[in-house]
Amino acid sequence: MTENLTPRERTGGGLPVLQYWAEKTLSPQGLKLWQVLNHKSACLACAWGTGGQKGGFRNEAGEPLQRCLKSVEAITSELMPGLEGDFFRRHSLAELQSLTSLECDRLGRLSYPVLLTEGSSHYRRLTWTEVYEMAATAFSHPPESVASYSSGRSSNEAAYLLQLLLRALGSNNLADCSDLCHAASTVGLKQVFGSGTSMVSLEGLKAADCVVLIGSNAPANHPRLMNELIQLRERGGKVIIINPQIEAGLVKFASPAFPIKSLLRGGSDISTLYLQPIPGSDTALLIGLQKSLLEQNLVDWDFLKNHTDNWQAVVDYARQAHWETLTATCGLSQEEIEAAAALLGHCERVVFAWAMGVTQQANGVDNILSIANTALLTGNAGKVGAGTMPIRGHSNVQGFGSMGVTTRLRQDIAETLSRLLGKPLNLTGGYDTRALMDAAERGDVKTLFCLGGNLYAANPDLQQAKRALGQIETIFYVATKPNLGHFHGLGAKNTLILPVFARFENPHRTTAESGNNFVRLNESGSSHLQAPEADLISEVELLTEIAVRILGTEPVDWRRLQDTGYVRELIAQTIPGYEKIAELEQTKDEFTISGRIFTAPKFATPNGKAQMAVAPIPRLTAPQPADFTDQKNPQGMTLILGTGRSYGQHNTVVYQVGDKYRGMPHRHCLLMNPQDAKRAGFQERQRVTVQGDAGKLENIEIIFGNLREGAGFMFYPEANALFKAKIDPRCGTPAYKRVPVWVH
Ligand SMILES: Nc1nc2c(c(=O)[nH]1)N[C@H]1C(S)=C(S)[C@@H](COP(=O)(O)OP(=O)(O)OC[C@H]3O[C@@H](n4cnc5c(=O)[nH]c(N)nc54)[C@H](O)[C@@H]3O)O[C@H]1N2
Ligand SMILES: Nc1nc2c(c(=O)[nH]1)N[C@H]1C(S)=C(S)[C@@H](COP(=O)(O)OP(=O)(O)OC[C@H]3O[C@@H](n4cnc5c(=O)[nH]c(N)nc54)[C@H](O)[C@@H]3O)O[C@H]1N2
Ligand code: SF4
Ligand SMILES: [Mo]
Repeated sequence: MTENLTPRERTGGGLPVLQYWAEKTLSPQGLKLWQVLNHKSACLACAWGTGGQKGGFRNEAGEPLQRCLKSVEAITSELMPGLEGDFFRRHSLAELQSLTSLECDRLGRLSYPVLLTEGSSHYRRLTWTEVYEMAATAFSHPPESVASYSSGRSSNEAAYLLQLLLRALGSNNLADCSDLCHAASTVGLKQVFGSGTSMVSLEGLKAADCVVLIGSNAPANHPRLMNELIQLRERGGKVIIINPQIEAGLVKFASPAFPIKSLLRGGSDISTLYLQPIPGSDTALLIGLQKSLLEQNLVDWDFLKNHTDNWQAVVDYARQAHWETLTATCGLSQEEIEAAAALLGHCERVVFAWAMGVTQQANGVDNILSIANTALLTGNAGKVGAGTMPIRGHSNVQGFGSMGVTTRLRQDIAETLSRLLGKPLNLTGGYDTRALMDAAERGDVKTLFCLGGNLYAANPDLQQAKRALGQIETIFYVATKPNLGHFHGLGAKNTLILPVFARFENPHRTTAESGNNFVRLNESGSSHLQAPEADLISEVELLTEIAVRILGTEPVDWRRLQDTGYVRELIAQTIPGYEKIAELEQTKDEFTISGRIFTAPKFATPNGKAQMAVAPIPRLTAPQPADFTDQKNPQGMTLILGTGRSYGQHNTVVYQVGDKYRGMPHRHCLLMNPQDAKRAGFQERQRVTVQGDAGKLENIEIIFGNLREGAGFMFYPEANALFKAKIDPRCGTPAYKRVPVWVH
């Protein structure tokens, strides 16, 4: 399927990346950039995890050259000058609302607290004392109407304090960006293995002889994971890709860690086999793989009998599923599925890795269950070099979950925290991100504290997001950079933007957890933003100062918690697996969290066995013109839209407008299959309107891409104006990857 690619499309990484590196590191900021790159702290950008005590450029195995362009971009953005003292006097809200995501980010660093009150045209500067007074009032509302949202950039220490504060107040409304991201993985994996994170360490991945990579664009979003795939191919291993879209870098990838190969061969081969299913159909494809494994006698029966429960039901379901149903649902032929089953079934140690292509679906949890079932049928769990590996998003998003920032708190942590707080925790209800938006729209939320992120632009249906946030009395946005949410996601009475230090600037040490369950220690640092113009504080100081105002020394000494060493002591006492964090500052011994990496088939379930569960074949209905138009002969076509990111953006923050790898020159493009376009009478570069169930976007440029027929792709956050997204009720995650639209 990859033969009709242009050379540009055939290779990810490579020249554009090197050009960017050169531009940035040789710029006037270059020196500071190099200092930060070498600072002993975890990379700001993704959760693959690079940096820390082993040095800025090293991964946990100590291997060099593990920093990627995204890391440079993220740091460069934080090194921008601060907003000038009169910035908000000179620029009205109306002006700020006309900015794009990229323009918001380019304004510079937030450097002093500001407030916008109901009806006023400008944000105005505040003192921290005024901020704390407002917080004391806002947090005194009944706990059910107080909520937080967080994004995974902040430290474990800040995350721990955030949930401790909310729980001390009696609120379980701890929404987090992971609700929009890997919640399906956490829920599905916990159900099967009793542990919601990756069971594979970096070391384990290095021992695999096959990786099945599902719904991930790792070349753009987790670039240094590609080094592992390159090395796997070099040692004769196989890579099976499952993705409706051919992503250039998943076919061939040029990594700066392997400069000779990049130069001489134009990159390293990645995919052994590339399967392009219909979007949202992965469970059908995975059941097809299971059926074929059974038919080809490639099932590890001893493993199933000894180490799993409920395997018979899963086996029966796959056996009884009809090939016609499976192939019609996923759009792949029986032969293609059989080839993939043979390939992985003959490997000894298979890692199943995945990202948003399978979690952001209306049946996200089923996708995870069926991945786990496939791994278990082949005995690929609980041994070195094999297992299930969600590829996590933000650099410390997994740490937030570990620290208890979740509405679905683990029972054992609930007990330790309730002992610490000296009272039973409120674990009922609790708004996850989508529930928070709905509750806000109903008027049930009075106070919202956002520790990072961009709640407004990250949600589907931007109109609803604006309406919902507009019902909340007071919103606190704690951030390093201005973003769309600060100007569009305004509270009813008060909106505050509170500037904080970035990870490498904090006056104290902090920690972060990678997707591989590795805990890194971030050294303290300093900021280029200095008083008197700038007036920033750390997230830890902010949270504890607020807590002191409301709770004093009850039930913990909040001010003493400004010492992050003391926070780590409490983490060690209350978070299972994190015991070693208490001594981390002294030992500098960064560690893998215990109880999560399974190298023997004994899992974290009550009886130690994996709990298999049938995931039903999804019933997908293709969108129909009648869903969007009542005309008899409408001119146009329906598509299933996947929304996602380019390598030049980090979530809602756009750093570069174009996407060279996909040939999309700007943000307002619709990537689609040329055959689809031809049938509908569209030309490449034609401008069209894309209509969803929540809104439309006009003047969108058609770009031909390598997607399977019927599928389209657009960038988020812009595309969030279009649709209302179904959610998987088990995890609350929106189906951002299967959005029915009408193109005309
Ligand atoms: N450069 C960059 N890096 C990032 C981020 C960023 O925004 N920019 N964000 C970070 C965060 S928070 C996250 S969560 C990760 C996201 O990392 P990814 O999950 O890799 O990113 P996405 O662009 O959301 O989409 C992943 C892939 O899913 C595929 N896909 C769509 N629908 C389906 C489907 O039905 N089935 C399958 N199998 N595949 C499908 C798409 O074609 C795409 O290649 O990246 C992190 N790293
Ligand atoms: N349509 C569509 N929508 C999606 C997705 C999709 O694929 N498609 N993906 C979803 C996913 S996977 C995710 S994770 C969410 C992302 O949603 P969020 O995590 O809410 O959004 P980000 O854009 O990552 O937030 C960026 C902001 O974080 C702030 N920030 C950066 N560093 C720090 C720090 O150290 N401390 C503090 N306090 N603030 C900081 C900056 O102000 C920056 O502007 O979006 C989701 N929305
Ligand atoms: S792969 Fe992720 S963690 Fe590693 S340098 Fe790049 S952005 Fe940072
Ligand atoms: Mo994410």
